[in-house]
Amino acid sequence: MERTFVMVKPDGVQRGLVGEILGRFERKGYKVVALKMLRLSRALAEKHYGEHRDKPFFEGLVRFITSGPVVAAVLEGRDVVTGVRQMMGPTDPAKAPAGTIRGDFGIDVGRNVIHGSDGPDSAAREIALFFAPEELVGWERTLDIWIYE
Ligand code: D4T
Repeated sequence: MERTFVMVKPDGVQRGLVGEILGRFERKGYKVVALKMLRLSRALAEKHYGEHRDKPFFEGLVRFITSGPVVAAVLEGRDVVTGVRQMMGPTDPAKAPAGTIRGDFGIDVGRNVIHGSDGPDSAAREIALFFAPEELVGWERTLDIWIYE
């Protein structure tokens, strides 16, 4: 089983989309193994978006992501990294098909509602950045026999 990191961004929280978004992942069959609300410090935001440090949108991105609370979660499931990216849709909501989270709830690339790790390595890095080991809860889900053959 694989794990990934997702974060409902400040726009998603402000717009009351937390339940809708987490609900989609739950209904898909992914298991929540960590969950919290927090407001990112500038230091954490700069670390999280370190790869974009030299991009023109970096400053605006950091200001936006620190502007209000976010909801961070770790999801577990088979091929969950790719599956979550597919459910999110492309970075730019204008290019995101209907039925994806960004396609259904976003318009502007700077307000794209959700973040999800783009690969297993970034998932491991981001999970460690946002959660202490003891905040990750491994649990048995009896429903799994109805989700996995
Ligand atoms: P995140 O990291 O937020 O899940 O988005 P993606 O993984 O889908 O996309 P990304 O890393 O390329 O972009 C990070 C973040 O920057 C915002 N952004 C991006 C922006 O404000 N303007 C832009 O031109 C781009 C490319 C949106 C997501």
